[in-house]
Amino acid sequence: MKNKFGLTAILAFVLLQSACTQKTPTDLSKTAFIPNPVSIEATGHSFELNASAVIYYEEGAEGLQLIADYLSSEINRISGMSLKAEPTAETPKNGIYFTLANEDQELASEGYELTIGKKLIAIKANAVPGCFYGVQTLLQMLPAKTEAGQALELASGVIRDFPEFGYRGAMLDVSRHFFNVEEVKQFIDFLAMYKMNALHLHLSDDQGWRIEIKSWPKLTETGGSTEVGGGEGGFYTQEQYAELVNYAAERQITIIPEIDMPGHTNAALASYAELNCDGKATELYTGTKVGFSTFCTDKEITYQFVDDVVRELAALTPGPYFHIGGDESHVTAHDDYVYFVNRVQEIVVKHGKKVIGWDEIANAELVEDATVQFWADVENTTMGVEKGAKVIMSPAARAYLDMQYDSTTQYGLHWAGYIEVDHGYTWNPATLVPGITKENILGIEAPLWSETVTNINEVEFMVFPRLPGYAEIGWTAPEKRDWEEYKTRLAKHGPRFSDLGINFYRSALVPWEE
Ligand code: TNX
Repeated sequence: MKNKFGLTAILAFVLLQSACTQKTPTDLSKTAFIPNPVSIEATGHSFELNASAVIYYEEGAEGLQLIADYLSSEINRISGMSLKAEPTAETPKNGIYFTLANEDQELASEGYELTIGKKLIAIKANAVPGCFYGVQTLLQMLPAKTEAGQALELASGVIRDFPEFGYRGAMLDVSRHFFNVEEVKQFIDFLAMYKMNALHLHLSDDQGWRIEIKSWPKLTETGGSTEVGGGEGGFYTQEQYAELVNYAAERQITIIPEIDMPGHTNAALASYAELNCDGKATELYTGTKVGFSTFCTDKEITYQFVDDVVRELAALTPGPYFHIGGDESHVTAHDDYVYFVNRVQEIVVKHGKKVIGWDEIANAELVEDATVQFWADVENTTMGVEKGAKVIMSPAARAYLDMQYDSTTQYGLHWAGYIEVDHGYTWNPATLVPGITKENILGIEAPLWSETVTNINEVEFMVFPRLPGYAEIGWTAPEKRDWEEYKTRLAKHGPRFSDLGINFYRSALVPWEE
């Protein structure tokens, strides 16, 4: 009797104990990481994260303070705990510790090693991005949101991890519908959560010009004043654009600005009469047709204009790339198109940036270091590779975030087909197009065109849950990717989406956890 009571008391005590800390499995290999890491070794213990933990970073290692502060603010957002972040000259005995050590070739510039011991969590990388990705992995071990002040348990072990591709991105079309600074920051946070490192902003199109160009002010005054459906549109001042660049950079994300030309230019043509061959400004356009507009390729003012735009925007953009669009120029004669794209590439190079363009630009002579973005045309893309270009893989039928999931999806288009969550996941960039292999490919990008989405809530519905899959395709080697297994990991991210207030598509193909 006495014994039995003793056992009950112990049991009750254990239960009470575990009610005070948030229990996560002590088997690290059971955690549902997306993207799937290179290797996970579980050691069967746990680390308790409570308010007394300190986040240390190696003294003198440039950039680590930012990472430590970011982790501290994320832990604060999740649990209300305020952890101190401070530099240290020696490896601490407990807490969390960031260090840079350039001795592990395999980790390259974006990899990391995360070691969770009973007392110390150590994140080691060759460079700052690796530490940031180690943080994202660590955050996926914690709930997305928890009661204030609650201690958190983390399973112990070692994760070694590095990406398959160096370019892992998404595109947001801010032209067809405008998204404000706060909305773009939310989008950036989504990319950061899944270790993506590039945000391509489609800043101009027929329906709207969204970036202030001081030497051509009517672009935004007139060209920025509306959007699809006739709403009020909007634009980023140069200061706001710089703010977005910084916000992204703090999350190891490079912004790639796109000015789409010579087609998709009605907003500019409506703002400045002189850019039109007949010298007359066009009407603003709020519909969704494509391919009807073109710059006048044989007027010198066109190239003065492009030079000014590229100069101002390149100066605001620390990243190496400038995207010149080049798609669907259906009303530009072929020779005019080639002449224009050749000249514009030289302008981009002159202002210190590398050229990216949609796959059509392969019809021009390509400058050194040009990249073609494959979206539809295999022939163009293959021609680009033959001309020495690298490729970003954005196959519309697999990677377009504006394609509907199925015929019942309330937003989106389906000209390239429906993309259910499995269809978006089950492809390999290195084998999709015969003749285009891993060596040719910079990485992958999932574009979200915004003819049919008008606010961040609708953006979320198209982006989630497909974005984590694209992130995994970019990060994880194909041998470690399998839909049947992936869907069980994705299912565990459902509650995370909910806790973060993300409006996501509850695909019936995923066994969502509550
Ligand atoms: C094609 S993809 C376009 C865009 C549209 C998109 C809609 C590409 C380079 N051009 O102008 O917004 O389809 O899915």
